[in-house]
Amino acid sequence: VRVGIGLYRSMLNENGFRFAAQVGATDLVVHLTDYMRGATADRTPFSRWGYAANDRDLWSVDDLQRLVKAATDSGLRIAAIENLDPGFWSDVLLGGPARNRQLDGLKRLIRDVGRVGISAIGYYFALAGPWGMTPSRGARGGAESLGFDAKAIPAGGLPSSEVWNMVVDPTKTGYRRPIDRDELWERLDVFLQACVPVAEEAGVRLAAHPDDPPVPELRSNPRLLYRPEHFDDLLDLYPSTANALEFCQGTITEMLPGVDHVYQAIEKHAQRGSIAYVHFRNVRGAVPQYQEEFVDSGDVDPVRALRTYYDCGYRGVLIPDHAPAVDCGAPWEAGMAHAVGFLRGAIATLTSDDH
Ligand SMILES: [Mn+2]
Repeated sequence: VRVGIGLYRSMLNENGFRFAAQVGATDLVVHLTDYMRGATADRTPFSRWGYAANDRDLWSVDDLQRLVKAATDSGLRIAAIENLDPGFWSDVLLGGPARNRQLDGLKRLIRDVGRVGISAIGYYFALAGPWGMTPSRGARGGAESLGFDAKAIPAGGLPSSEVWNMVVDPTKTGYRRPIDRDELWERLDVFLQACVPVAEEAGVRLAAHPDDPPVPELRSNPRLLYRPEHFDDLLDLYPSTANALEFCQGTITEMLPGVDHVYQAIEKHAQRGSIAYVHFRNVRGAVPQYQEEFVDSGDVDPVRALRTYYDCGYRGVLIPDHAPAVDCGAPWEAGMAHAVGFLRGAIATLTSDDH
């Protein structure tokens, strides 16, 4: 099992790589989407992000190659690209007129990602992406982390200008027509039927992130992956190693009260080989109300979870995903260093016999 770290676009530089290597991460999961591009200063976190890129501006093979080289020079491996820019596939999500052109673009991107040796693309098939969480000082010791309270989220639909909470067309006014869940499943099916065979050939796994927050509906639109069994529905749409999961243990914890479903899901998907990579984070509570916690502080026993991945044959990458911010000069870095250190220590005890 390898421990990696997720780096945002602004961190994809020598400083970011050095930080990752020094805390002991061997792998990177990179965000190439600039979520905050052009965002207004008064935006509240997770309510509205910035402007999406144009679908004719896909990440180029040269850019990808440069990134892989820079990471390799720092002794790191890029395990995955996380999230597609909403502008690249807005009409794939919406079933709009540019869908086929955008699918062709995604196929080209998948081939290029395979060509530079990156073996997974994490994606999140949703109209409203991550939305409705609020930062508060609810984690251990009063540390700031994201929380969710279904009662506290504002009502209202998804603005027609937005997809995945980023602006794709600023000229549009009003709200998107709500659709039913079957229609969204069909759109996911179109995406998978078009892209999984290409991914298979390119040696890239398409890794689906569950809906975070895992609720049946958000911003008046349905969501697809908000219960553990929905992973099976997704995998059944196109059985292939290239149709895989971005296994967000935190989101899975949030899906249902208790923790049994978390260990069960780890066991099932680790055995089945359907996990492309893991978001290993901890949470207190579940929908309708939860708070993200330090990796060693939430409802899930992290050592039992790690042992389950390991014993069930998972040998891929785990990243902390989010971590509470630690009050100090570098809150994000301290939170990540704590999570990576904890994971490496716990894994060392599991694997010391045979490694
Ligand atoms: Mn996640």
